[in-house]
Amino acid sequence: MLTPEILLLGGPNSGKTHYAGQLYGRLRRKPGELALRTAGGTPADLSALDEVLECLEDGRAANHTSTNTWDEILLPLVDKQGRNIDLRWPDYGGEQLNSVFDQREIPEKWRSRLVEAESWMVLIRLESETTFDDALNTLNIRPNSVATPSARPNTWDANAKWVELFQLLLHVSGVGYRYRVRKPRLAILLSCYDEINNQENQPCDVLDAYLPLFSSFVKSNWAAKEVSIWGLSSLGVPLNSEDTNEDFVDDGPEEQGWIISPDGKKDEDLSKPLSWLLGE
Ligand SMILES: Nc1nc2c(ncn2[C@@H]2O[C@H](COP(=O)(O)OP(=O)(O)O)[C@@H](O)[C@H]2O)c(=O)[nH]1
Ligand SMILES: [Mg+2]
Repeated sequence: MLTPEILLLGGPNSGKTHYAGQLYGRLRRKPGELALRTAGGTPADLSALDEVLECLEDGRAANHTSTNTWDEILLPLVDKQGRNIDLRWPDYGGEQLNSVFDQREIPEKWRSRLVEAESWMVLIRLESETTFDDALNTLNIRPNSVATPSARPNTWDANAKWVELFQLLLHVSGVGYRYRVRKPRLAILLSCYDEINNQENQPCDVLDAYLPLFSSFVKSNWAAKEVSIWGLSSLGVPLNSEDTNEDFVDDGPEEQGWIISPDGKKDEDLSKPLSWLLGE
């Protein structure tokens, strides 16, 4: 039995809950690299995921996970080689990640989780990340312009935010990066990928275009074999909680959503990034 420790990282509204729900639907009804293990043992309590899936079957989005609801679900999985895997899938409001960043404090539960984690799965919704134009570019366009007080909002540029957050988390994990990082293995999932304009590019190029500083931080600090960047669209389209999407109702949520593999290929098997993280 493998009991891998995966840390799921993603801010509020990055798509964690819908990914978990859609992954669960796939595992149950349309297995790919990974499937749900049904025989033997005590049936796992998957009611939280059932609830998400029920909303999607009605063609509606699920509700926001409040900070304290469900913290961990045990997914009993089996892979193509017949290996049994018990995956503890954490879900949380996502606000916690922001407060780690804002308050520079890591709750005890997170600390032990960070130390034990063999891999990190990070969800980043690029279209919701705030970045600021490079001030040097402005100087090039208008060489004689006079500096005016900037009206920038009081938030971090997402590049700096993610680099800082990664540095914090690596520090608490006890991982140095004088040498390239091999553990934790890292999968970056660019979530809600249907919102992105240049979907035909490879996900690593898309990350590069949106968050160049963070992208180069990852590339220069991780061993190339231990990091991969994916596009993830769990739903394929935007949903809301009032209107009904008929495709979800007629064909089932398991027919919706896709990923883009690191090599740029579209695939409907949403378990692939997970399977890559769990691989040799
Ligand atoms: N367009 C689009 N919207 C999505 C997708 N996945 C989730 N969403 C929406 O993004 C919002 C946040 O998703 P949720 O899974 O609750 O994020 P969480 O806070 O990280 O758990 C919800 O309004 C979802 O309907 C997707 O693949 N595409
Ligand atoms: Mg959630």
